[in-house]
Amino acid sequence: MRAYARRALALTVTGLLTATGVAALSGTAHAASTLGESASAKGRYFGTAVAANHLGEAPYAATLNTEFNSVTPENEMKWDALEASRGSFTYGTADRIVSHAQSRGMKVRGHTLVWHSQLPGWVGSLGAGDLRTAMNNHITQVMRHYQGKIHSWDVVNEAFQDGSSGARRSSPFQDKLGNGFIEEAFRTARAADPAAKLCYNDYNTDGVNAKSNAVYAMVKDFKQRGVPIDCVGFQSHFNSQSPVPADYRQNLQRFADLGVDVQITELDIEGSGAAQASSYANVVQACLAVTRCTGITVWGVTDKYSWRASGTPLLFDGDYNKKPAYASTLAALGGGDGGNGTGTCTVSYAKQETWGDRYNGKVTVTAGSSPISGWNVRVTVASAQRISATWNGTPSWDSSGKVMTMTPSGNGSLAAGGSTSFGFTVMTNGDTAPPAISACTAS
Ligand code: 9MR
Repeated sequence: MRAYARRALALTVTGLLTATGVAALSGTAHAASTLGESASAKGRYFGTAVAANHLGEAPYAATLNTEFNSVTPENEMKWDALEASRGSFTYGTADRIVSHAQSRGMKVRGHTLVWHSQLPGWVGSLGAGDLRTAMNNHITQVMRHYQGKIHSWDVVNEAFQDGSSGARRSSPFQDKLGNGFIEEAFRTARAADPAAKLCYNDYNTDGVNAKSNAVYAMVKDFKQRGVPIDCVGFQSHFNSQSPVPADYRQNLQRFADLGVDVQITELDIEGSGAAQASSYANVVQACLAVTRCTGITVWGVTDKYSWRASGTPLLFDGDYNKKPAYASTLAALGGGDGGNGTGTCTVSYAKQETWGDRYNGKVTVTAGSSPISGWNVRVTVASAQRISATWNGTPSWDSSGKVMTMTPSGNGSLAAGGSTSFGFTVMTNGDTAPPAISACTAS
């Protein structure tokens, strides 16, 4: 983590990057703040879902370690992962995530104890009495194993139906134990680890609707009758069919007013550019506006490993470049350039066509969370090389002819999160090295 931070700092100071394929640099002068640090300054955590099998990938771990201060195992704490056969518990993979987090001071969300999905077949074939015993044993064993290491547990996940019925979803638990299984699971969980926050977690409950009304009625009833519940998780998987609801903040607030914490537990928003950036900012602002909204977890580090990878719903692209949504999220958390309103931009470089004697390069300039009115980027080529053509920009040159400063052609305004690209041809003269691209300077 420290090595990565030092490297990022060095790049910012020198302002020069030897481009290897695709790279991104921030033009902001105070790049110290991260999602986790910024959220922490607001009394919240900022987490991500993590898959144990990616922890060995250096940029994955570096991004995780630098930016996030809470993790949720994406699949490793589900019933099928922990108790695939009855009474035989396998904690190794989940433990790797927990120790990775603990050794770096990150919190851990537990996900999830009782859920109809990723449930081994043996559970569904039990009779009611046995199922009750197995459910309570699973909760007790798993929570005791992780006692003191998990800040919040999703005790019951997705127990309500979609649509207007407000009914409970059919599952082995619902069908054999009836509505009371949820209450029983929470009571068992409180006894197993009295210090962990106990959450009910669901999707399509992010705005005020029939499903969230049904969850609301259950939580209200639990609070009135003293059934132990501490928090409600709002998964917040958004896309064009299911955008961030206009009454998102209001919905979080009405749950908080029942006397529970609220958490955004699986946030991802399909899209790109400014539209995605602005939706992420809306979600962060809604959480910050609700005192009892204690943290936000995004459902993955990088688009390439998202469960909805084709919808590019996360904050880092497949090469771990920060997306416009990263900048808007950081800004909404009060970090980065959000504190002073100064516009910033980032650049990324990609090699294009190549021929025997030359190649084309493309630089994409993306505004941060504020609009900018202009920008400049320096492109430096190796001493044998020469830039023979450029497009979509206005170049100027230093005396060596190797350093090109590119500024916009015409109006250089970019909206928050907006981007533009320029291109150039490099005559290699035998040296095929990629160019060095500076940080982007916004004006
Ligand atoms: O992201 C998880 C994916 O890797 C699994 O294949 C999938 C299996 O059900 O579960 C995904 O995570 C889900 C989470 O556990 C509960 N809410 C919905 C999430 C996305 O499907």
